[in-house]
Amino acid sequence: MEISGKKTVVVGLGKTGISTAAFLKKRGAQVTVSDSSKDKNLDDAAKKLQAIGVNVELGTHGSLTFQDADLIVLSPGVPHTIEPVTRAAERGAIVTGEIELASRFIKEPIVAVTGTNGKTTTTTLIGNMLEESGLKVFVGGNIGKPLIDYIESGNRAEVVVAEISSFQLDTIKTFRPRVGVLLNITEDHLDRYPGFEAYVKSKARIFENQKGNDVSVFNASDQYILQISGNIKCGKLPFFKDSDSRDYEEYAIVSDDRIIFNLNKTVNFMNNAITGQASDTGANFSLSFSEINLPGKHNMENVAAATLAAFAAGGNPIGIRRALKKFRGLPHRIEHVAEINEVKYYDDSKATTVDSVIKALEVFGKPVVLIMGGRNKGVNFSLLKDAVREHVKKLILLGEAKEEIKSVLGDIVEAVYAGTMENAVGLAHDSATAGDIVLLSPACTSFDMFTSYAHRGEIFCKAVEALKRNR
Ligand code: UMA
Repeated sequence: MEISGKKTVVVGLGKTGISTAAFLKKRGAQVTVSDSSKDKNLDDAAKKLQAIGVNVELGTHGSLTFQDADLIVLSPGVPHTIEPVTRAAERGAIVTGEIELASRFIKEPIVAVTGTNGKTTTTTLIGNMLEESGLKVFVGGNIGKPLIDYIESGNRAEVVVAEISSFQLDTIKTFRPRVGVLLNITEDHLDRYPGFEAYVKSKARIFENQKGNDVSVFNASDQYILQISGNIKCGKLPFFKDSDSRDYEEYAIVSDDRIIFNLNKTVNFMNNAITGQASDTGANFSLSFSEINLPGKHNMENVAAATLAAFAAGGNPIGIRRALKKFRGLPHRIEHVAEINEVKYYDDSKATTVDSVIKALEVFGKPVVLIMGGRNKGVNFSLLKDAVREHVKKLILLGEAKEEIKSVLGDIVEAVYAGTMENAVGLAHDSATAGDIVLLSPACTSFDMFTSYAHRGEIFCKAVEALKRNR
């Protein structure tokens, strides 16, 4: 892609926009960053970019800015359907995203991970497994580090592992991961897509440009993924539940107490393709759940996917096992925070979808006082009815969606409102008795009350710790 001398507009001044603007400027483009917000928090980044000769427009996407742009690079949070962008595209401007742009400059093989839930855990695990197998790895993407940072980092990796969101897939064209991973598809981001079908199509794009000896790792027990898997044009490495055994040559089965891998052809099929060297095939490899320090069957699926992808990218059984032994999970994902009066408190602030809340509830065979709510991103709370009936003792509701959640679930279980997270934790404490679980698993985004899910989780943890100190 020719960049030097091109008139470029980067839309959005978040992490992606900052890195992309600097990248384009360094390659000799004329760069303007346009952000519809005027938030004071953008001022520092704006000043830094202006200092290197980037124009910055805040508070609007002015039509003049886009008028004669050759190349427009969208941040993931910016829908590709906004008016100045569609108008520029009609006029012939190239509209792309940072993942597509970065991938044009990355020579190393990319392992790309998408799915509604479990992306960050799986991406992190793959990175760790490859590192423990002796490979040099860069881990980035939706995980919080723009992929384009890799190009500028100066550190050459042997494998690039990228978490990729559906928003990022929406702007790809040639992006071709050597290993593509699709974990699961459940309702999410329906405030951004016209419907669930459009969201499924977006996720399926992870495999769109794969061919030949590229590898697709996918969940063949997921009905939506199974439907699209027929269109995959490269090698298939599915994982599935025991009961769903299907006719694949190589696969992983997630049974009731272990993950069994059948990878007889791996050495020819994949390792040579990625690293140029044969490694142990892992043909008879299996992992007992007791070796995996993560809660819930959903995490066993994440481990199955990560292991398949790691084998495909040149990992070996010793490295894979070593990484699993060390991995204790990521913050804000069913994370144990404290025990107070025999009640265990868990932070699952990352759970912004209905499906992830169901998965969290299934982990505990005990009554749960569930703290939920925030900003609804288009999810259907009625999908929680069965799980709430089965596992939840009381609902403590927070944020913009609290009335909506109460109207859907309030008939099943007692539901009360809390004004703040501290208030929610106090109410949960008053409702829980010895042996119960208090779980923050919101099924909503945090942006109505917090800056991020991590911020929400931290405030929850602080409130729990304060409670513990004061008892
Ligand atoms: N903006 C506009 N015009 C618009 C909409 C937004 O100018 O029409 C501006 C906002 O005012 C804001 C900027 O765009 O200043 C933010 O852009 P962004 O939301 O793309 O934020 P980044 O900081 O670049 O973060 C993005 C991803 N964010 C989203 O997808 C929403 C980060 O994923 C990712 O880590 C980062 O790029 C690096 O790749 C976060 C996320 O929530 C963690 N992802 C979603 C998820 O995981 O569910 C998809």
